Amino acid sequence: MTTLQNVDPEIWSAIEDEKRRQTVGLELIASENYTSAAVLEAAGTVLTNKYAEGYPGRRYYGGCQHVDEIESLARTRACQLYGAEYANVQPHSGSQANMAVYLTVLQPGDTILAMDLAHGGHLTHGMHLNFSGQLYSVVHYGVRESDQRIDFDQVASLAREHKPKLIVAGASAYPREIEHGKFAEIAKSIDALLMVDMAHYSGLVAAGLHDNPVRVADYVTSTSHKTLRGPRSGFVLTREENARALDRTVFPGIQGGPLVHIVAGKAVCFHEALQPSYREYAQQIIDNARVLAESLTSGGIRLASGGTDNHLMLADVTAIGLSGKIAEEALDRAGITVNKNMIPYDQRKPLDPSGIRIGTAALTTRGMKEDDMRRVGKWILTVLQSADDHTVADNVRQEIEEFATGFPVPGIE
Ligand code: DSN
Repeated sequence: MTTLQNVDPEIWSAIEDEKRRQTVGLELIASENYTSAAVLEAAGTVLTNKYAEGYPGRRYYGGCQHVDEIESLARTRACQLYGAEYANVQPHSGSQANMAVYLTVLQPGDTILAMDLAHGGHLTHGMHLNFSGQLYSVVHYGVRESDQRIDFDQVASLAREHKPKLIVAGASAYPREIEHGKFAEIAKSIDALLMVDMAHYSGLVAAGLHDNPVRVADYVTSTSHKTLRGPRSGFVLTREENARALDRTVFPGIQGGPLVHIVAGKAVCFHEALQPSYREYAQQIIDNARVLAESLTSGGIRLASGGTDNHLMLADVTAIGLSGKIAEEALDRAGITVNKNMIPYDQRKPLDPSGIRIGTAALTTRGMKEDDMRRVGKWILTVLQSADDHTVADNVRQEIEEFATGFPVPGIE
Protein backbone atom coordinates (compact mmCIF):
# COMPACT_ATOMS: atom_id res chain seq x y z
CA MET A 1 0.00 0.00 0.00
CA THR A 2 1.30 3.47 -0.78
CA THR A 3 1.13 6.24 1.80
CA LEU A 4 -1.49 8.08 -0.26
CA GLN A 5 -3.59 4.94 -0.64
CA ASN A 6 -3.53 4.56 3.10
CA VAL A 7 -4.26 8.20 3.98
CA ASP A 8 -6.76 9.09 1.26
CA PRO A 9 -8.01 6.09 -0.70
CA GLU A 10 -10.54 8.18 -2.66
CA ILE A 11 -7.95 10.53 -4.13
CA TRP A 12 -5.48 7.66 -4.59
CA SER A 13 -8.10 5.72 -6.48
CA ALA A 14 -9.01 8.65 -8.78
CA ILE A 15 -5.31 9.14 -9.54
CA GLU A 16 -4.92 5.45 -10.34
CA ASP A 17 -7.91 5.70 -12.69
CA GLU A 18 -6.34 8.69 -14.40
CA LYS A 19 -3.02 6.80 -14.73
CA ARG A 20 -4.90 4.01 -16.42
CA ARG A 21 -6.74 6.44 -18.72
CA GLN A 22 -3.43 8.01 -19.72
CA THR A 23 -1.96 4.57 -20.42
CA VAL A 24 -4.67 2.72 -22.32
CA GLY A 25 -5.87 5.55 -24.54
CA LEU A 26 -4.48 7.74 -27.30
CA GLU A 27 -3.82 11.26 -26.01
CA LEU A 28 -4.17 13.66 -28.91
CA ILE A 29 -5.02 16.92 -27.18
CA ALA A 30 -2.62 19.36 -28.82
CA SER A 31 -1.80 21.21 -25.60
CA GLU A 32 -1.01 18.10 -23.55
CA ASN A 33 2.04 15.91 -23.16
CA TYR A 34 3.57 13.34 -20.81
CA THR A 35 6.23 14.99 -18.72
CA SER A 36 9.29 12.94 -17.82
CA ALA A 37 9.73 10.88 -14.67
CA ALA A 38 12.50 13.29 -13.62
CA VAL A 39 10.17 16.30 -13.92
CA LEU A 40 7.46 14.44 -12.00
CA GLU A 41 9.98 13.60 -9.30
CA ALA A 42 11.12 17.22 -8.94
CA ALA A 43 7.51 18.46 -8.88
CA GLY A 44 6.57 15.99 -6.16
CA THR A 45 9.19 17.03 -3.60
CA VAL A 46 9.41 18.88 -0.30
CA LEU A 47 10.02 22.06 -2.28
CA THR A 48 6.24 22.49 -2.13
CA ASN A 49 6.73 23.35 1.55
CA LYS A 50 8.84 26.43 0.89
CA TYR A 51 7.85 30.09 0.66
CA ALA A 52 10.22 32.09 -1.51
CA GLU A 53 8.59 35.44 -2.32
CA GLY A 54 11.11 37.61 -4.11
CA TYR A 55 13.91 36.49 -6.42
CA PRO A 56 17.22 34.66 -5.92
CA GLY A 57 19.36 36.66 -3.47
CA ARG A 58 16.43 39.03 -2.69
CA ARG A 59 13.85 36.99 -0.78
CA TYR A 60 11.33 37.95 1.88
CA TYR A 61 11.81 34.64 3.73
CA GLY A 62 14.77 32.91 5.35
CA GLY A 63 16.03 29.49 4.37
CA CYS A 64 15.98 30.19 0.65
CA GLN A 65 19.56 29.20 -0.16
CA HIS A 66 18.59 25.97 -1.91
CA VAL A 67 15.58 27.35 -3.75
CA ASP A 68 17.77 30.25 -4.89
CA GLU A 69 20.05 27.73 -6.53
CA ILE A 70 17.07 26.01 -8.18
CA GLU A 71 15.48 29.18 -9.53
CA SER A 72 18.86 30.49 -10.75
CA LEU A 73 19.46 27.25 -12.62
CA ALA A 74 15.98 27.41 -14.14
CA ARG A 75 16.58 30.99 -15.33
CA THR A 76 20.03 30.27 -16.75
CA ARG A 77 18.82 27.16 -18.57
CA ALA A 78 15.77 28.94 -20.03
CA CYS A 79 18.04 31.71 -21.37
CA GLN A 80 20.46 29.17 -22.81
CA LEU A 81 17.68 27.16 -24.44
CA TYR A 82 16.15 30.12 -26.24
CA GLY A 83 19.11 32.48 -26.56
CA ALA A 84 17.37 35.00 -24.29
CA GLU A 85 18.97 37.66 -22.12
CA TYR A 86 16.53 37.28 -19.23
CA ALA A 87 13.94 34.78 -17.99
CA ASN A 88 11.30 35.07 -15.30
CA VAL A 89 10.37 31.49 -14.43
CA GLN A 90 7.83 32.25 -11.70
CA PRO A 91 4.52 32.60 -13.60
CA HIS A 92 2.23 29.78 -12.52
CA SER A 93 0.75 29.42 -16.00
CA GLY A 94 0.73 30.79 -19.53
CA SER A 95 -2.16 33.08 -18.63
CA GLN A 96 -0.15 34.50 -15.73
CA ALA A 97 2.83 34.97 -18.04
CA ASN A 98 0.69 36.90 -20.53
CA MET A 99 -0.90 38.93 -17.73
CA ALA A 100 2.57 39.79 -16.42
CA VAL A 101 3.62 41.23 -19.77
CA TYR A 102 0.38 43.16 -20.30
CA LEU A 103 0.54 44.71 -16.83
CA THR A 104 4.20 45.58 -17.38
CA VAL A 105 3.76 47.45 -20.65
CA LEU A 106 0.10 48.53 -20.84
CA GLN A 107 -2.32 50.79 -19.00
CA PRO A 108 -6.02 49.89 -18.79
CA GLY A 109 -7.70 51.10 -21.97
CA ASP A 110 -4.59 50.72 -24.14
CA THR A 111 -5.04 48.97 -27.45
CA ILE A 112 -3.69 45.52 -28.25
CA LEU A 113 -3.78 43.78 -31.62
CA ALA A 114 -3.96 39.99 -31.26
CA MET A 115 -5.23 36.88 -32.97
CA ASP A 116 -8.95 36.19 -32.77
CA LEU A 117 -9.85 33.22 -30.57
CA ALA A 118 -12.16 32.00 -33.34
CA HIS A 119 -9.20 31.93 -35.73
CA GLY A 120 -6.80 30.17 -33.35
CA GLY A 121 -5.87 32.79 -30.73
CA HIS A 122 -6.02 32.29 -26.96
CA LEU A 123 -8.42 33.54 -24.28
CA THR A 124 -5.71 35.90 -23.01
CA HIS A 125 -5.39 37.45 -26.45
CA GLY A 126 -8.35 39.70 -25.72
CA MET A 127 -11.39 37.42 -25.50
CA HIS A 128 -14.22 39.57 -24.16
CA LEU A 129 -14.79 37.57 -20.94
CA ASN A 130 -11.07 37.29 -20.15
CA PHE A 131 -9.20 39.95 -18.13
CA SER A 132 -7.40 40.88 -21.35
CA GLY A 133 -10.66 41.68 -23.11
CA GLN A 134 -11.99 43.58 -20.13
CA LEU A 135 -8.93 45.71 -19.33
CA TYR A 136 -7.80 46.60 -22.83
CA SER A 137 -9.21 47.82 -26.07
CA VAL A 138 -8.77 44.81 -28.33
CA VAL A 139 -8.48 44.62 -32.08
CA HIS A 140 -8.30 41.16 -33.63
CA TYR A 141 -6.63 39.88 -36.75
CA GLY A 142 -7.25 36.45 -38.21
CA VAL A 143 -6.47 34.13 -41.05
CA ARG A 144 -7.46 34.52 -44.71
CA GLU A 145 -10.59 32.64 -45.73
CA SER A 146 -8.90 31.39 -48.91
CA ASP A 147 -5.94 29.53 -47.37
CA GLN A 148 -6.42 29.93 -43.61
CA ARG A 149 -2.97 31.43 -43.15
CA ILE A 150 -2.35 34.55 -41.06
CA ASP A 151 -3.36 37.55 -43.14
CA PHE A 152 -0.38 39.89 -42.77
CA ASP A 153 -2.02 42.51 -45.00
CA GLN A 154 -4.84 42.63 -42.48
CA VAL A 155 -2.41 42.72 -39.54
CA ALA A 156 -0.56 45.66 -41.14
CA SER A 157 -3.67 47.62 -42.02
CA LEU A 158 -5.26 47.09 -38.57
CA ALA A 159 -1.96 48.15 -37.00
CA ARG A 160 -1.87 51.36 -39.08
CA GLU A 161 -5.53 52.12 -38.34
CA HIS A 162 -5.64 51.37 -34.58
CA LYS A 163 -2.03 52.07 -33.54
CA PRO A 164 -1.95 49.36 -30.83
CA LYS A 165 0.62 49.75 -28.08
CA LEU A 166 1.23 46.00 -28.18
CA ILE A 167 0.94 43.44 -30.96
CA VAL A 168 0.48 39.86 -29.80
CA ALA A 169 1.62 37.01 -32.03
CA GLY A 170 1.28 33.31 -31.28
CA ALA A 171 -1.74 31.02 -31.25
CA SER A 172 -3.38 28.00 -29.65
CA ALA A 173 -4.89 26.46 -32.75
CA TYR A 174 -2.82 27.48 -35.77
CA PRO A 175 -1.24 24.60 -37.68
CA ARG A 176 1.43 26.59 -39.54
CA GLU A 177 4.81 28.05 -38.66
CA ILE A 178 4.41 31.64 -37.51
CA GLU A 179 6.60 34.25 -39.22
CA HIS A 180 7.58 36.32 -36.21
CA GLY A 181 9.79 38.60 -38.29
CA LYS A 182 6.76 39.86 -40.21
CA PHE A 183 5.01 40.75 -36.95
CA ALA A 184 8.18 42.51 -35.77
CA GLU A 185 8.35 44.61 -38.95
CA ILE A 186 4.73 45.68 -38.56
CA ALA A 187 5.22 46.46 -34.86
CA LYS A 188 8.31 48.53 -35.67
CA SER A 189 6.51 50.45 -38.40
CA ILE A 190 3.98 51.82 -35.88
CA ASP A 191 6.31 51.93 -32.87
CA ALA A 192 4.40 49.18 -31.05
CA LEU A 193 5.84 46.51 -28.78
CA LEU A 194 5.71 42.86 -29.84
CA MET A 195 4.85 39.99 -27.53
CA VAL A 196 4.95 36.43 -28.85
CA ASP A 197 2.98 33.78 -26.98
CA MET A 198 4.79 30.63 -28.14
CA ALA A 199 3.08 28.34 -25.61
CA HIS A 200 2.03 25.73 -28.14
CA TYR A 201 5.21 25.51 -30.16
CA SER A 202 7.89 26.41 -27.57
CA GLY A 203 9.24 22.86 -27.74
CA LEU A 204 9.72 23.19 -31.49
CA VAL A 205 11.48 26.53 -30.98
CA ALA A 206 13.71 24.98 -28.29
CA ALA A 207 14.72 22.30 -30.79
CA GLY A 208 15.49 24.86 -33.49
CA LEU A 209 12.63 23.59 -35.67
CA HIS A 210 10.38 26.64 -35.53
CA ASP A 211 11.34 30.28 -35.98
CA ASN A 212 12.69 31.61 -32.65
CA PRO A 213 10.70 34.71 -31.60
CA VAL A 214 13.30 35.76 -29.02
CA ARG A 215 15.36 37.36 -31.79
CA VAL A 216 12.62 39.82 -32.76
CA ALA A 217 10.09 40.16 -29.91
CA ASP A 218 10.20 42.45 -26.90
CA TYR A 219 8.62 39.76 -24.73
CA VAL A 220 8.12 36.04 -25.33
CA THR A 221 5.74 34.07 -23.13
CA SER A 222 5.16 30.35 -22.89
CA THR A 223 3.70 27.52 -20.96
CA SER A 224 6.11 24.74 -20.08
CA HIS A 225 3.85 21.70 -20.43
CA LYS A 226 2.85 21.50 -24.09
CA THR A 227 5.41 20.57 -26.75
CA LEU A 228 8.13 21.61 -24.28
CA ARG A 229 7.08 18.69 -22.04
CA GLY A 230 7.72 20.19 -18.62
CA PRO A 231 5.43 20.66 -15.62
CA ARG A 232 2.16 22.61 -15.95
CA SER A 233 3.39 26.20 -15.67
CA GLY A 234 4.66 29.31 -17.49
CA PHE A 235 7.62 31.66 -18.06
CA VAL A 236 8.57 34.92 -19.77
CA LEU A 237 11.69 35.76 -21.77
CA THR A 238 12.83 39.30 -22.48
CA ARG A 239 15.82 41.63 -22.77
CA GLU A 240 17.83 42.54 -19.69
CA GLU A 241 16.56 46.15 -19.84
CA ASN A 242 12.96 44.91 -19.23
CA ALA A 243 13.85 42.52 -16.42
CA ARG A 244 13.26 44.76 -13.42
CA ALA A 245 9.82 45.95 -14.51
CA LEU A 246 8.75 42.44 -15.49
CA ASP A 247 9.95 40.95 -12.20
CA ARG A 248 8.01 43.55 -10.23
CA THR A 249 4.83 42.74 -12.13
CA VAL A 250 5.13 39.00 -11.49
CA PHE A 251 5.99 39.54 -7.82
CA PRO A 252 4.53 41.40 -5.99
CA GLY A 253 2.28 42.53 -8.86
CA ILE A 254 0.23 39.44 -9.59
CA GLN A 255 1.69 36.54 -7.61
CA GLY A 256 2.93 35.82 -4.11
CA GLY A 257 5.20 32.88 -3.47
CA PRO A 258 6.42 31.00 -6.53
CA LEU A 259 5.62 27.28 -6.68
CA VAL A 260 9.20 26.24 -6.08
CA HIS A 261 8.58 22.55 -6.75
CA ILE A 262 7.25 23.53 -10.18
CA VAL A 263 10.15 25.93 -10.76
CA ALA A 264 12.40 22.91 -10.12
CA GLY A 265 10.34 20.89 -12.60
CA LYS A 266 10.84 23.66 -15.16
CA ALA A 267 14.60 23.64 -14.52
CA VAL A 268 14.65 19.90 -15.21
CA CYS A 269 12.55 20.33 -18.34
CA PHE A 270 14.88 23.05 -19.71
CA HIS A 271 17.83 20.75 -19.00
CA GLU A 272 16.13 17.91 -20.89
CA ALA A 273 15.29 20.17 -23.82
CA LEU A 274 18.95 21.18 -24.07
CA GLN A 275 19.97 17.57 -24.80
CA PRO A 276 20.47 16.39 -28.41
CA SER A 277 17.78 13.70 -27.99
CA TYR A 278 15.18 16.42 -27.48
CA ARG A 279 15.71 17.68 -31.02
CA GLU A 280 15.00 14.19 -32.33
CA TYR A 281 11.84 14.10 -30.24
CA ALA A 282 10.65 17.48 -31.58
CA GLN A 283 11.37 16.47 -35.19
CA GLN A 284 9.37 13.29 -34.64
CA ILE A 285 6.41 15.33 -33.35
CA ILE A 286 6.38 17.23 -36.66
CA ASP A 287 6.89 14.11 -38.79
CA ASN A 288 4.10 12.35 -36.93
CA ALA A 289 1.74 15.29 -37.36
CA ARG A 290 2.40 15.40 -41.10
CA VAL A 291 1.67 11.68 -41.51
CA LEU A 292 -1.46 11.83 -39.36
CA ALA A 293 -2.66 14.85 -41.36
CA GLU A 294 -2.15 12.94 -44.64
CA SER A 295 -3.97 9.96 -43.26
CA LEU A 296 -7.01 12.02 -42.18
CA THR A 297 -7.09 13.95 -45.45
CA SER A 298 -7.07 10.74 -47.43
CA GLY A 299 -10.18 9.71 -45.47
CA GLY A 300 -12.13 12.77 -46.62
CA ILE A 301 -11.49 15.07 -43.67
CA ARG A 302 -10.72 18.68 -44.54
CA LEU A 303 -7.89 20.22 -42.55
CA ALA A 304 -7.75 23.96 -41.93
CA SER A 305 -5.02 25.41 -44.17
CA GLY A 306 -4.79 21.99 -45.84
CA GLY A 307 -2.27 20.46 -43.44
CA THR A 308 0.28 21.23 -40.76
CA ASP A 309 3.84 22.50 -40.24
CA ASN A 310 3.88 21.91 -36.52
CA HIS A 311 2.45 19.59 -33.86
CA LEU A 312 -1.24 20.16 -34.51
CA MET A 313 -4.00 20.10 -37.06
CA LEU A 314 -7.55 21.40 -37.12
CA ALA A 315 -9.94 18.94 -38.71
CA ASP A 316 -13.24 20.14 -40.14
CA VAL A 317 -15.51 17.18 -39.42
CA THR A 318 -18.57 18.75 -41.02
CA ALA A 319 -17.05 17.51 -44.29
CA ILE A 320 -18.08 14.01 -43.13
CA GLY A 321 -21.43 15.05 -41.69
CA LEU A 322 -20.43 15.49 -38.01
CA SER A 323 -19.98 18.35 -35.57
CA GLY A 324 -16.90 18.80 -33.40
CA LYS A 325 -18.84 17.86 -30.27
CA ILE A 326 -20.17 14.64 -31.76
CA ALA A 327 -16.71 13.77 -33.08
CA GLU A 328 -15.05 14.46 -29.71
CA GLU A 329 -17.59 12.29 -27.88
CA ALA A 330 -17.38 9.43 -30.38
CA LEU A 331 -13.57 9.42 -30.23
CA ASP A 332 -13.66 9.57 -26.45
CA ARG A 333 -15.76 6.40 -26.38
CA ALA A 334 -13.01 4.70 -28.36
CA GLY A 335 -10.24 5.92 -26.04
CA ILE A 336 -9.03 8.67 -28.37
CA THR A 337 -8.86 12.04 -26.62
CA VAL A 338 -9.12 15.25 -28.66
CA ASN A 339 -10.93 18.53 -28.16
CA LYS A 340 -13.69 20.10 -30.18
CA ASN A 341 -12.51 23.38 -31.66
CA MET A 342 -13.74 26.26 -33.79
CA ILE A 343 -12.27 26.32 -37.25
CA PRO A 344 -11.65 29.65 -39.00
CA TYR A 345 -14.88 31.15 -40.40
CA ASP A 346 -16.88 28.60 -38.42
CA GLN A 347 -20.63 28.98 -38.82
CA ARG A 348 -21.26 26.91 -35.69
CA LYS A 349 -21.05 27.83 -31.98
CA PRO A 350 -18.01 27.33 -29.67
CA LEU A 351 -19.75 24.60 -27.64
CA ASP A 352 -20.55 22.62 -30.77
CA PRO A 353 -18.14 23.86 -33.41
CA SER A 354 -17.23 22.36 -36.78
CA GLY A 355 -13.82 21.03 -35.87
CA ILE A 356 -11.59 19.02 -33.64
CA ARG A 357 -8.00 19.90 -32.77
CA ILE A 358 -5.48 17.06 -32.86
CA GLY A 359 -1.84 17.13 -31.72
CA THR A 360 0.98 14.60 -31.73
CA ALA A 361 3.30 15.74 -28.90
CA ALA A 362 2.02 13.25 -26.31
CA LEU A 363 1.94 10.14 -28.50
CA THR A 364 5.41 11.00 -29.76
CA THR A 365 6.67 11.01 -26.17
CA ARG A 366 5.40 7.45 -25.88
CA GLY A 367 7.66 6.50 -28.78
CA MET A 368 5.10 6.34 -31.59
CA LYS A 369 6.35 6.96 -35.11
CA GLU A 370 4.98 7.39 -38.64
CA ASP A 371 3.58 3.85 -39.04
CA ASP A 372 1.84 4.18 -35.70
CA MET A 373 0.31 7.47 -36.87
CA ARG A 374 -1.13 5.68 -39.91
CA ARG A 375 -2.85 3.24 -37.55
CA VAL A 376 -4.06 6.10 -35.34
CA GLY A 377 -5.41 7.87 -38.42
CA LYS A 378 -7.29 4.74 -39.47
CA TRP A 379 -8.84 4.36 -36.03
CA ILE A 380 -9.94 7.99 -36.02
CA LEU A 381 -11.55 7.56 -39.44
CA THR A 382 -13.23 4.29 -38.47
CA VAL A 383 -14.80 5.87 -35.40
CA LEU A 384 -15.86 9.06 -37.16
CA GLN A 385 -17.36 7.18 -40.09
CA SER A 386 -19.66 5.36 -37.63
CA ALA A 387 -19.87 8.02 -34.96
CA ASP A 388 -23.19 6.85 -33.51
CA ASP A 389 -22.26 3.18 -33.48
CA HIS A 390 -21.08 2.30 -29.98
CA THR A 391 -20.08 -1.20 -31.02
CA VAL A 392 -17.56 0.21 -33.48
CA ALA A 393 -16.19 2.49 -30.74
CA ASP A 394 -15.96 -0.46 -28.30
CA ASN A 395 -14.07 -2.59 -30.80
CA VAL A 396 -11.66 0.23 -31.61
CA ARG A 397 -11.18 0.90 -27.90
CA GLN A 398 -10.13 -2.71 -27.35
CA GLU A 399 -7.66 -2.60 -30.23
CA ILE A 400 -6.26 0.69 -28.96
CA GLU A 401 -5.86 -0.62 -25.41
CA GLU A 402 -3.78 -3.50 -26.63
CA PHE A 403 -1.73 -1.25 -28.90
CA ALA A 404 -1.24 1.66 -26.47
CA THR A 405 -0.06 -0.43 -23.55
CA GLY A 406 2.95 -1.37 -25.69
CA PHE A 407 4.13 2.25 -25.47
CA PRO A 408 5.29 3.22 -21.97
CA VAL A 409 4.12 6.39 -20.25
CA PRO A 410 6.93 8.15 -18.35
CA GLY A 411 6.44 7.87 -14.61
CA ILE A 412 3.86 5.07 -14.83
CA GLU A 413 5.09 1.55 -14.10
N1 DSN B 1 -5.86 25.83 -23.06
C1 DSN B 1 -4.69 25.69 -23.86
C2 DSN B 1 -4.94 24.91 -25.10
O1 DSN B 1 -5.58 23.89 -25.00
O2 DSN B 1 -4.48 25.29 -26.16
C3 DSN B 1 -4.04 26.98 -24.17
O3 DSN B 1 -3.56 27.51 -23.01
